[in-house]
Amino acid sequence: MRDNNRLQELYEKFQAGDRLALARIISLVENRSEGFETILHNIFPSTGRAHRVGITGPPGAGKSTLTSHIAKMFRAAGNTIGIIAVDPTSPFTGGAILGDRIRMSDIGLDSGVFIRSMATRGSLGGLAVATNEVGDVLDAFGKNIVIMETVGVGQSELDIVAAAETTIVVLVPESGDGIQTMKAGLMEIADIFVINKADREGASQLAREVEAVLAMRESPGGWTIPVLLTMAVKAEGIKEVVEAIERHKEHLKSSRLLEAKRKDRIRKRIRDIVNQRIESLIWQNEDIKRLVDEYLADSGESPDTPYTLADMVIKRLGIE
Ligand SMILES: Nc1nc2c(ncn2[C@@H]2O[C@H](COP(=O)(O)OP(=O)(O)OP(=O)(O)O)[C@@H](O)[C@H]2O)c(=O)[nH]1
Ligand SMILES: [Mg+2]
Repeated sequence: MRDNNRLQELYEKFQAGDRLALARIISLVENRSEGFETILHNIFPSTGRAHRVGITGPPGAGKSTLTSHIAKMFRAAGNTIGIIAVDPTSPFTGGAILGDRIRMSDIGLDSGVFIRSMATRGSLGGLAVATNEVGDVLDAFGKNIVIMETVGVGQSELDIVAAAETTIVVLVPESGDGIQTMKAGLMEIADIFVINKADREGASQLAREVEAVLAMRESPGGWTIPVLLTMAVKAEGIKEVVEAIERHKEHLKSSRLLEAKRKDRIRKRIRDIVNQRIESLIWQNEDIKRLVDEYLADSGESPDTPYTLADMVIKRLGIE
């Protein structure tokens, strides 16, 4: 009961725009602490207003540098921003931030910008769920742009940004063979390509390669994927990226794809919640634990195998 009161109090502070309450609710969700689902349930009706932007690409491509400049420009246009940096190898907060302390501390001090780093804990699949839920929290708090930065190396990390409405794939000349990157699944999720480190040799060549690959594919839903060159450290080319995000948002709206994307995300969310609940229902069930223990204690006489055991477990659940 006392816990319920505490949650209620926290929720009320959150509703009133308290940043500390926002930070605490994000921790609650990230750590799957008791009551996190109640909070997510309560805030859900206030979600769906933020535009979610995913930024991914190889380690060190300049994603955070780019993110901070994009955030700054959106902020200057009167937006409020939430940033989630998932498991960054070069950290967003503390120490040498983005290789540009002054600029980033500007952003960090601005009360209209909220930055949060999330570490990879447990399974990456779980991280994708938690990241999107933290996106909901920022959305419900009233941030109208939510940027999610993740290193694009594995499918699960790609899942994180794929849940965004606009996904930006950042490539750099030194990431080597451009076509190689295409194979890693980045091609499929990009709404906008950014070739960063335009000061380095091979940047325009890479842009041409990406454009050539894109030209061979049909543009999804009538959207022409732009390939933009930036020099994030010098804040060059940022305006074009922000404009492309705005254009993509308008495109999604006018083609009704925005609605479809949101529905897809909710459908996936329901599945994820059910999967998580079923998993804990099964493995915390005493009957099922005993069933498995008994099978393992058997000295090899039993005709059962892990497959027949799985059948039995499912039967116990009574959903088949
Ligand atoms: N030469 C050059 N360096 C850049 C540019 N943009 C970013 N960098 C540098 O690249 C390094 C990595 O930048 P970050 O913004 O931390 O890159 P990131 O992609 O967020 O890195 P991780 O989150 O660790 O994967 C930093 O030293 C930046 O200063 C650019 O346009 N040109
Ligand atoms: Mg980073």
